[in-house]
Amino acid sequence: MRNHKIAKIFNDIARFLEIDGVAFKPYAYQRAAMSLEGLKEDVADIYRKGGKAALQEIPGIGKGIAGHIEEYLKKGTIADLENFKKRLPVDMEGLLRVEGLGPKKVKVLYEKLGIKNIKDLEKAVKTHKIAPLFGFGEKTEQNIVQGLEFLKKGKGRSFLGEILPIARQVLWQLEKLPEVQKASLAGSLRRKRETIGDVDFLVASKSPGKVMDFFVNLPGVEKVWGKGGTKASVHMVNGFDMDLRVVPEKSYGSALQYFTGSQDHNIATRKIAIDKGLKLSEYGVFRGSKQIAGKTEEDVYKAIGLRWMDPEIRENAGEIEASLQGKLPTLVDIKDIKGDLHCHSDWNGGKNPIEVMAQTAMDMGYEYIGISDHTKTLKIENGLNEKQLLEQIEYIKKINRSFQISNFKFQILAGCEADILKDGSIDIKDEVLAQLDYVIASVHLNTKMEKKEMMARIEKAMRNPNVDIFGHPTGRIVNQRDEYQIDFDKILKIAKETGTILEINSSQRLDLRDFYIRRAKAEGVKMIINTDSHHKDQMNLMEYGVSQARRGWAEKSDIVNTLSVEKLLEHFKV
Ligand code: DGT
Ligand code: CA
Ligand code: CA
Ligand code: ZN
Repeated sequence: MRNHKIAKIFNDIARFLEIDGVAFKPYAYQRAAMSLEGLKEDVADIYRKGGKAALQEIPGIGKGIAGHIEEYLKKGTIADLENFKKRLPVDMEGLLRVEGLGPKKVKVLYEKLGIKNIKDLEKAVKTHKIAPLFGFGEKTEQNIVQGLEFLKKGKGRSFLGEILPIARQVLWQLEKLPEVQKASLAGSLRRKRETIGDVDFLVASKSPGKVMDFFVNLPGVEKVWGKGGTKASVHMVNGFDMDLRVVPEKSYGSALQYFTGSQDHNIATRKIAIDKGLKLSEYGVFRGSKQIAGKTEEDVYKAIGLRWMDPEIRENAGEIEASLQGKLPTLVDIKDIKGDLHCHSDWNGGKNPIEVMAQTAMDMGYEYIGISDHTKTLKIENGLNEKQLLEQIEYIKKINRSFQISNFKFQILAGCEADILKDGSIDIKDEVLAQLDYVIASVHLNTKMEKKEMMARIEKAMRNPNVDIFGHPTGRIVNQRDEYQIDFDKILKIAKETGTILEINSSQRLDLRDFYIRRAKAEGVKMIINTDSHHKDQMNLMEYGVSQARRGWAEKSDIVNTLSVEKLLEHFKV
């Protein structure tokens, strides 16, 4: 599968174009990369069958980019990228992992200090060479120092959202092999942990050798760590490892149970088996030497007296007890979601008009969408002021009327993502907030306050009767940023008292974290799963918010955007 290799090249080209200050073009490459990553078919096959014209049928791929794909398939390289790389021979991807560094800054660092990689960067911050550079300063240097620390802490664990699309493509490829009877993701990826150490695949096959050969020869493979009769491990160009296990069909269920983990869950399930005089292993459930289960996961759990449970909750955090007592939660499902209330339009820093965002929501089968543009304090996002918000309300009303006329059952809600100022007041006048269908309030600036001050700020905002949803409540970003100094118990208490809904943000923030979701559920605090989309394509990030909610044991009734629009509106304060 060449798709993710080419996608990576396009992302690189986009960064170089961004450095050169080319308008719009970087985005076209990013979009093409995203489209390739989500594609089921290998572009090489598409090209073989239909040539350049067929490539142009792929969403997001125009003539120019199709030409680049052709060039890559023929020559194995793209000249544009090679030229860029000559001008700037740095480990761009590695350096960009450091929060606070963008492509333009990387260029300056190379030109002024010869920094090519993370090691060079670490040396430069130690000797304080960065702050004096034009356009950098003490604050940027501090951010880089913190970004580097964060990278070390994360130690090679990758964000779920970067890994899952690539792993799914590999899975589809495996499933297509005639030798493969069954195939699944396993490990932390199947459990949808927010970061992934390595990717695990499990396959049932009668000819493991062929599957192994195919796996270690996948186009994205950079290095083969090991390859045996039924096990292989590889390193990908994208910077992570993948493991494959091949088992006979009669052990597929027990192997899936074992390799899905978590390790703690496995230890606990094994113990339950032992207490029943059984033995549970990756090969099956055994009484003495007789295999009594193993073909399916359901059978395996049943054989040891448990009900099958969703992979997201297999962390030995109460799921086994719940299974024994028949009290497993029915987790919220992506199909339960009826709308997305954190969507930015091109009225502020988003990329698409309100109509296009709404159309995307309809195509996804939603019943409503909420437009929640940034407000005036966020200048970099072109936040809206009171007058513009009032205009937007009227504009949305007009579109909704046209839906009604054509008897269309879809509604756009007029909201905003207002800024919580340092003192906890909202940057938009209350009389305007009151005219919106709903208000999300979020902290974006001055995030490094002491806990007491930060909590006073958050409390004041949550007590505002016009604030319905507290957006990305803890401020953390996976692999990039820690949460603000907060007291989550207090946030729950205020949420309960005021009826403020807590957001589960599906972007790389994945904020709330899973354990916070579980506590919110226990307190009966309602949550909403939103994508925070700045482009229509980001609306399909919903699945990550949903998996996060599932890891937090959330059920449909805990999540307000599983409700019809009428019922949803009842959950807002005024
Ligand atoms: P990761 O890769 O760090 O994100 O986390 P996992 O959970 O994918 O862990 P990994 O890849 O080391 O192993 C995959 C699964 O295999 C793991 O979830 C449970 C099972 N497993 C691996 N090693 C052990 C072990 O030593 N004991 C037990 N009981 N299970 C293990
Ligand atoms: Ca793993
Ligand atoms: Ca592994
Ligand atoms: Zn925000």
